[in-house]
Amino acid sequence: RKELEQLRHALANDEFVLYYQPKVSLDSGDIIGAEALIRWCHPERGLVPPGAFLPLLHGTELENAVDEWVINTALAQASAWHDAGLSMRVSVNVSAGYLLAPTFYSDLARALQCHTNVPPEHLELEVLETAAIADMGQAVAIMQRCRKLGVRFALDDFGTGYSSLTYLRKLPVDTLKIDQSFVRDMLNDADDLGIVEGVIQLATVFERQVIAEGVETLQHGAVLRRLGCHLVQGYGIARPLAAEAFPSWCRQWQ
Ligand code: G
Ligand code: G
Repeated sequence: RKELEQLRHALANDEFVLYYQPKVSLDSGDIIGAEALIRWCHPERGLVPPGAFLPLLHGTELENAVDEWVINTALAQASAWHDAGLSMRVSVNVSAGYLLAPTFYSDLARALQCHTNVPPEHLELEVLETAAIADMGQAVAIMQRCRKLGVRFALDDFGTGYSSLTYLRKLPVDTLKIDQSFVRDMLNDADDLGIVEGVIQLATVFERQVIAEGVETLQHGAVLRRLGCHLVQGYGIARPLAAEAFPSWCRQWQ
Protein backbone atom coordinates (compact mmCIF):
# COMPACT_ATOMS: atom_id res chain seq x y z
CA ARG A 1 0.00 0.00 0.00
CA LYS A 2 2.57 2.49 1.17
CA GLU A 3 4.84 1.64 -1.74
CA LEU A 4 2.01 2.04 -4.24
CA GLU A 5 1.37 5.48 -2.76
CA GLN A 6 5.04 6.35 -3.26
CA LEU A 7 4.86 5.21 -6.86
CA ARG A 8 1.71 7.24 -7.46
CA HIS A 9 3.56 10.21 -6.05
CA ALA A 10 6.58 9.45 -8.23
CA LEU A 11 4.43 9.53 -11.37
CA ALA A 12 2.70 12.76 -10.36
CA ASN A 13 6.08 14.30 -9.44
CA ASP A 14 7.77 13.35 -12.68
CA GLU A 15 10.34 11.11 -11.00
CA PHE A 16 10.35 8.43 -13.67
CA VAL A 17 12.85 8.66 -16.52
CA LEU A 18 13.40 6.66 -19.68
CA TYR A 19 16.76 5.27 -20.73
CA TYR A 20 17.29 4.16 -24.31
CA GLN A 21 19.14 1.07 -25.47
CA PRO A 22 20.20 1.00 -29.14
CA LYS A 23 19.23 -1.82 -31.50
CA VAL A 24 21.59 -2.34 -34.43
CA SER A 25 21.91 -4.33 -37.63
CA LEU A 26 24.79 -6.82 -37.56
CA ASP A 27 25.18 -6.54 -41.33
CA SER A 28 25.33 -2.80 -41.88
CA GLY A 29 26.04 -1.60 -38.35
CA ASP A 30 23.08 0.77 -38.79
CA ILE A 31 21.18 1.84 -35.71
CA ILE A 32 17.68 0.58 -36.37
CA GLY A 33 16.02 1.82 -33.23
CA ALA A 34 16.06 2.16 -29.47
CA GLU A 35 14.16 0.50 -26.66
CA ALA A 36 12.87 2.80 -23.93
CA LEU A 37 13.46 1.39 -20.44
CA ILE A 38 12.03 2.99 -17.34
CA ARG A 39 13.96 3.93 -14.19
CA TRP A 40 12.82 5.69 -11.04
CA CYS A 41 14.94 8.69 -10.21
CA HIS A 42 14.34 8.52 -6.47
CA PRO A 43 15.19 11.64 -4.40
CA GLU A 44 17.06 9.55 -1.79
CA ARG A 45 17.66 6.12 -3.29
CA GLY A 46 19.04 7.38 -6.62
CA LEU A 47 18.28 5.56 -9.86
CA VAL A 48 16.04 2.59 -9.07
CA PRO A 49 15.86 -0.20 -11.70
CA PRO A 50 12.45 -1.31 -12.98
CA GLY A 51 12.73 -4.77 -11.44
CA ALA A 52 12.59 -3.10 -8.02
CA PHE A 53 9.26 -1.33 -8.52
CA LEU A 54 7.36 -2.55 -11.60
CA PRO A 55 6.29 -5.82 -9.93
CA LEU A 56 4.49 -3.76 -7.27
CA LEU A 57 2.40 -2.16 -10.00
CA HIS A 58 1.42 -5.41 -11.58
CA GLY A 59 -2.31 -5.59 -12.31
CA THR A 60 -3.09 -2.18 -10.77
CA GLU A 61 -4.63 0.90 -12.38
CA LEU A 62 -1.34 2.64 -11.79
CA GLU A 63 0.40 0.19 -14.08
CA ASN A 64 -1.76 1.47 -16.93
CA ALA A 65 -0.98 5.07 -16.03
CA VAL A 66 2.77 4.33 -15.99
CA ASP A 67 2.59 2.47 -19.31
CA GLU A 68 0.70 5.42 -20.79
CA TRP A 69 3.34 7.81 -19.45
CA VAL A 70 6.06 5.69 -21.04
CA ILE A 71 4.38 5.80 -24.48
CA ASN A 72 3.86 9.56 -24.30
CA THR A 73 7.38 10.24 -23.08
CA ALA A 74 9.04 7.98 -25.63
CA LEU A 75 7.02 9.60 -28.44
CA ALA A 76 7.94 13.07 -27.22
CA GLN A 77 11.59 11.99 -27.22
CA ALA A 78 11.32 10.50 -30.71
CA SER A 79 9.74 13.75 -31.86
CA ALA A 80 12.54 15.88 -30.38
CA TRP A 81 15.19 13.60 -31.90
CA HIS A 82 13.40 13.73 -35.24
CA ASP A 83 13.57 17.52 -35.22
CA ALA A 84 17.27 17.27 -34.37
CA GLY A 85 17.87 15.07 -37.42
CA LEU A 86 17.86 11.74 -35.60
CA SER A 87 14.91 9.79 -36.94
CA MET A 88 14.52 6.23 -35.74
CA ARG A 89 12.14 3.65 -34.38
CA VAL A 90 11.46 3.74 -30.65
CA SER A 91 10.20 0.64 -28.84
CA VAL A 92 8.29 0.69 -25.59
CA ASN A 93 7.22 -2.09 -23.27
CA VAL A 94 3.49 -2.52 -22.84
CA SER A 95 1.99 -4.82 -20.23
CA ALA A 96 -0.70 -7.21 -21.39
CA GLY A 97 -3.03 -5.60 -18.85
CA TYR A 98 -2.72 -2.16 -20.42
CA LEU A 99 -2.99 -3.51 -23.96
CA LEU A 100 -6.40 -4.94 -23.02
CA ALA A 101 -7.55 -1.88 -21.05
CA PRO A 102 -10.58 -0.04 -22.52
CA THR A 103 -8.62 3.21 -22.88
CA PHE A 104 -5.60 1.71 -24.61
CA TYR A 105 -6.51 2.45 -28.21
CA SER A 106 -7.71 6.00 -27.62
CA ASP A 107 -4.66 6.79 -25.43
CA LEU A 108 -2.40 5.56 -28.20
CA ALA A 109 -4.20 7.43 -30.98
CA ARG A 110 -4.09 10.64 -28.93
CA ALA A 111 -0.38 10.23 -28.19
CA LEU A 112 0.36 9.82 -31.90
CA GLN A 113 -1.72 12.92 -32.71
CA CYS A 114 0.40 14.96 -30.31
CA HIS A 115 3.55 14.14 -32.27
CA THR A 116 2.59 14.21 -35.92
CA ASN A 117 6.22 14.49 -37.02
CA VAL A 118 6.84 10.94 -35.79
CA PRO A 119 5.70 8.37 -38.36
CA PRO A 120 3.47 5.85 -36.50
CA GLU A 121 5.66 3.11 -38.02
CA HIS A 122 8.42 4.44 -35.78
CA LEU A 123 6.55 3.36 -32.68
CA GLU A 124 6.96 -0.29 -31.74
CA LEU A 125 5.08 -1.82 -28.85
CA GLU A 126 6.82 -4.74 -27.16
CA VAL A 127 4.10 -6.80 -25.55
CA LEU A 128 5.12 -8.31 -22.20
CA GLU A 129 3.70 -11.23 -20.27
CA THR A 130 1.48 -12.47 -23.04
CA ALA A 131 0.48 -15.38 -20.80
CA ALA A 132 -1.69 -12.85 -18.97
CA ILE A 133 -3.82 -12.44 -22.09
CA ALA A 134 -6.99 -14.29 -21.18
CA ASP A 135 -9.00 -13.31 -24.23
CA MET A 136 -6.90 -13.90 -27.31
CA GLY A 137 -9.61 -12.68 -29.69
CA GLN A 138 -9.80 -9.36 -27.91
CA ALA A 139 -6.02 -8.95 -27.99
CA VAL A 140 -5.91 -9.70 -31.69
CA ALA A 141 -8.70 -7.18 -32.40
CA ILE A 142 -6.96 -4.42 -30.43
CA MET A 143 -3.63 -5.08 -32.06
CA GLN A 144 -5.18 -5.02 -35.51
CA ARG A 145 -6.80 -1.67 -34.80
CA CYS A 146 -3.48 -0.28 -33.64
CA ARG A 147 -1.71 -1.66 -36.68
CA LYS A 148 -4.13 0.30 -38.87
CA LEU A 149 -2.63 3.41 -37.27
CA GLY A 150 0.75 2.18 -38.48
CA VAL A 151 2.12 1.08 -35.12
CA ARG A 152 4.23 -2.09 -35.01
CA PHE A 153 4.30 -4.90 -32.46
CA ALA A 154 6.95 -7.20 -31.05
CA LEU A 155 6.61 -10.23 -28.79
CA ASP A 156 8.99 -9.70 -25.88
CA ASP A 157 10.87 -12.44 -24.02
CA PHE A 158 10.03 -14.95 -26.71
CA GLY A 159 10.65 -18.52 -25.65
CA THR A 160 10.07 -18.03 -21.93
CA GLY A 161 6.99 -19.15 -20.04
CA TYR A 162 5.38 -15.83 -20.76
CA SER A 163 5.52 -16.07 -24.50
CA SER A 164 4.83 -19.25 -26.36
CA LEU A 165 4.00 -20.64 -29.74
CA THR A 166 0.27 -19.99 -29.49
CA TYR A 167 0.97 -16.27 -29.18
CA LEU A 168 3.24 -16.37 -32.19
CA ARG A 169 0.58 -18.10 -34.24
CA LYS A 170 -2.32 -15.88 -33.23
CA LEU A 171 -0.99 -12.43 -32.47
CA PRO A 172 -0.33 -10.03 -35.36
CA VAL A 173 3.24 -9.14 -34.43
CA ASP A 174 6.00 -7.99 -36.75
CA THR A 175 8.93 -9.06 -34.61
CA LEU A 176 10.05 -11.72 -32.14
CA LYS A 177 12.53 -10.83 -29.43
CA ILE A 178 14.62 -13.81 -28.39
CA ASP A 179 14.81 -13.74 -24.63
CA GLN A 180 18.19 -12.73 -23.28
CA SER A 181 18.47 -15.77 -21.02
CA PHE A 182 18.90 -18.02 -24.07
CA VAL A 183 21.22 -15.62 -25.85
CA ARG A 184 23.49 -15.08 -22.88
CA ASP A 185 24.25 -18.78 -22.37
CA MET A 186 24.15 -19.98 -25.97
CA LEU A 187 27.95 -19.99 -26.33
CA ASN A 188 28.41 -22.63 -23.64
CA ASP A 189 25.03 -24.33 -23.50
CA ALA A 190 24.03 -26.44 -26.48
CA ASP A 191 20.36 -26.46 -25.43
CA ASP A 192 20.20 -22.68 -25.38
CA LEU A 193 21.97 -22.51 -28.71
CA GLY A 194 19.37 -24.93 -30.09
CA ILE A 195 16.55 -22.76 -28.77
CA VAL A 196 18.02 -19.63 -30.30
CA GLU A 197 18.43 -21.41 -33.61
CA GLY A 198 14.88 -22.75 -33.41
CA VAL A 199 13.37 -19.33 -32.69
CA ILE A 200 15.23 -17.83 -35.65
CA GLN A 201 13.86 -20.57 -37.90
CA LEU A 202 10.35 -20.11 -36.51
CA ALA A 203 10.56 -16.41 -37.25
CA THR A 204 11.55 -17.22 -40.82
CA VAL A 205 8.67 -19.66 -41.28
CA PHE A 206 6.18 -17.17 -39.85
CA GLU A 207 7.74 -14.28 -41.79
CA ARG A 208 8.51 -12.27 -38.72
CA GLN A 209 11.59 -10.21 -37.99
CA VAL A 210 13.75 -11.50 -35.19
CA ILE A 211 15.98 -9.61 -32.78
CA ALA A 212 18.25 -11.03 -30.10
CA GLU A 213 18.54 -9.26 -26.76
CA GLY A 214 21.28 -9.74 -24.19
CA VAL A 215 24.05 -9.68 -26.81
CA GLU A 216 27.08 -9.15 -24.60
CA THR A 217 30.08 -9.99 -26.83
CA LEU A 218 31.31 -9.91 -30.42
CA GLN A 219 31.24 -13.68 -30.39
CA HIS A 220 27.51 -13.68 -29.62
CA GLY A 221 27.03 -11.39 -32.61
CA ALA A 222 29.04 -13.64 -34.90
CA VAL A 223 27.09 -16.77 -33.92
CA LEU A 224 23.72 -15.01 -34.25
CA ARG A 225 24.63 -13.77 -37.69
CA ARG A 226 25.63 -17.22 -38.81
CA LEU A 227 22.26 -18.53 -37.55
CA GLY A 228 20.39 -15.88 -39.53
CA CYS A 229 19.56 -13.30 -36.86
CA HIS A 230 20.65 -9.89 -38.06
CA LEU A 231 19.31 -7.52 -35.44
CA VAL A 232 20.79 -7.25 -31.96
CA GLN A 233 20.53 -5.39 -28.70
CA GLY A 234 22.70 -5.77 -25.62
CA TYR A 235 25.56 -4.58 -23.46
CA GLY A 236 28.00 -5.63 -26.20
CA ILE A 237 26.63 -2.77 -28.31
CA ALA A 238 25.57 -0.36 -25.58
CA ARG A 239 23.98 -0.27 -22.16
CA PRO A 240 20.72 1.63 -21.86
CA LEU A 241 21.67 5.33 -22.15
CA ALA A 242 20.21 8.48 -20.66
CA ALA A 243 18.27 10.41 -23.32
CA GLU A 244 20.87 13.22 -23.26
CA ALA A 245 23.66 10.74 -23.96
CA PHE A 246 21.89 8.96 -26.82
CA PRO A 247 22.58 11.33 -29.78
CA SER A 248 26.32 11.52 -29.07
CA TRP A 249 26.47 7.74 -28.74
CA CYS A 250 24.87 7.49 -32.20
CA ARG A 251 27.42 9.90 -33.67
CA GLN A 252 30.42 8.03 -32.34
CA TRP A 253 28.94 4.64 -33.37
CA GLN A 254 28.70 5.61 -37.05
O1 G B 1 16.23 -2.12 -17.68
P1 G B 1 16.07 -3.42 -16.97
O2 G B 1 16.87 -4.59 -17.48
O3 G B 1 16.35 -3.28 -15.50
O4 G B 1 14.51 -3.84 -17.09
C1 G B 1 14.01 -4.99 -16.55
C2 G B 1 12.65 -5.30 -17.12
O5 G B 1 11.70 -4.30 -16.78
C3 G B 1 12.64 -5.33 -18.64
O6 G B 1 13.00 -6.58 -19.13
C4 G B 1 11.21 -5.00 -18.98
O7 G B 1 10.45 -6.19 -19.07
C5 G B 1 10.74 -4.19 -17.81
N1 G B 1 10.58 -2.80 -18.20
C6 G B 1 11.57 -1.90 -18.42
N2 G B 1 11.05 -0.71 -18.78
C7 G B 1 9.70 -0.87 -18.80
C8 G B 1 8.60 0.01 -19.10
O8 G B 1 8.77 1.17 -19.46
N3 G B 1 7.34 -0.50 -18.98
C9 G B 1 7.12 -1.79 -18.61
N4 G B 1 5.85 -2.20 -18.52
N5 G B 1 8.12 -2.64 -18.34
C10 G B 1 9.40 -2.20 -18.44
O1 G C 1 12.80 -7.95 -21.99
P1 G C 1 13.27 -6.57 -22.28
O2 G C 1 13.58 -6.31 -23.73
O3 G C 1 12.40 -5.50 -21.76
O4 G C 1 14.69 -6.52 -21.52
C1 G C 1 15.52 -5.44 -21.55
C2 G C 1 16.31 -5.47 -20.27
O5 G C 1 17.50 -6.25 -20.37
C3 G C 1 16.75 -4.09 -19.90
O6 G C 1 16.37 -3.89 -18.59
C4 G C 1 18.25 -4.07 -20.05
O7 G C 1 18.86 -3.30 -19.04
C5 G C 1 18.62 -5.53 -19.93
N1 G C 1 19.71 -5.82 -20.83
C6 G C 1 19.87 -5.33 -22.06
N2 G C 1 20.96 -5.83 -22.66
C7 G C 1 21.51 -6.68 -21.77
C8 G C 1 22.67 -7.50 -21.83
O8 G C 1 23.42 -7.55 -22.79
N3 G C 1 22.91 -8.25 -20.72
C9 G C 1 22.13 -8.24 -19.63
N4 G C 1 22.46 -9.00 -18.59
N5 G C 1 21.02 -7.47 -19.55
C10 G C 1 20.72 -6.70 -20.62
